[in-house]
Amino acid sequence: MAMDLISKILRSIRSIDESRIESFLNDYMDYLDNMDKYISRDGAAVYLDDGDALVFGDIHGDIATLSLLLDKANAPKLIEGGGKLIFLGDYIDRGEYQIETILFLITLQLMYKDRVILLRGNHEPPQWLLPYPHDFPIYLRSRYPSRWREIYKMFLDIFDKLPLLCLTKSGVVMLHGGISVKHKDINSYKTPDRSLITEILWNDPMAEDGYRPSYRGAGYLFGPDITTEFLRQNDLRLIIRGHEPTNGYEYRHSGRIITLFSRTGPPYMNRRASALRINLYKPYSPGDEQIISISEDEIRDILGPKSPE
Ligand SMILES: [Mn+2]
Repeated sequence: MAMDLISKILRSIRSIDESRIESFLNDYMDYLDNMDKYISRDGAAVYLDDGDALVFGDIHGDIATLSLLLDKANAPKLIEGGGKLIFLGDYIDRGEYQIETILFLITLQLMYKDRVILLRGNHEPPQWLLPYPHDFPIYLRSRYPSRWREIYKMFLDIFDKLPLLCLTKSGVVMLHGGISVKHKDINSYKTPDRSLITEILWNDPMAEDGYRPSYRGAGYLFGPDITTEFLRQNDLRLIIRGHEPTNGYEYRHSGRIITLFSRTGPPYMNRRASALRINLYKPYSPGDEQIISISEDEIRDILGPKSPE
């Protein structure tokens, strides 16, 4: 049964208490330091060249929707058959089960070291650019009262080690926020400076050509002309990103960008959470992707009403 893998991980993370969390995080840091043994990685970039992948956008502590969406998308079957799972960042902050969400995803990656990729979102922040709200340390203090400061520091070190983008043989770039308006060559993304890290984590597409500083207070809004030129210059075909609340998924810039949002509930009020299935080898053409969605009604039928956050 597909739910077996998900249930198994949900049970295993219950035992990660104050006596176990630091060794668990140390194991994960060791994995990130040696990730290139398992996955082709060069600096901040991960390279994927075959099979199918399921891609997920922002989760923000909504482990219920994540579990149901993984199940509906047949993620356990895909991964056991050698397929990949790619998460676009923003695992923590906002949602009630944010510690469970990040521990779940780390456990999944440690079980399938060559098939799960956790990218960094702006809510897995550098210390020099904290988002708001950033309530993760408050949750840590409640769960791990005596050593939450040390544990938070370990998480910040982990976030600094997460890759920022995936590049596929099929010509897809996946990242949390958006492409840069200043750095035109995708090769520069492998060793990004602070300004490029900020753009990757915070940028959003806009309808008008050109670019301007983002209303978010960090990063830029970039227009369709920048997207078209970036894809052409770097011989790429599609950008998949998260970061913006949408009703599950949204096509932007004439289908050259897909935004994914994989959580439901307050404060965004989207009625649907989505993931995307895509081949990593065959050159991408519009329509090759498959969107898998779960609606709030389906979630309520399975779980009952959600508690307010
Ligand atoms: Mn974000």
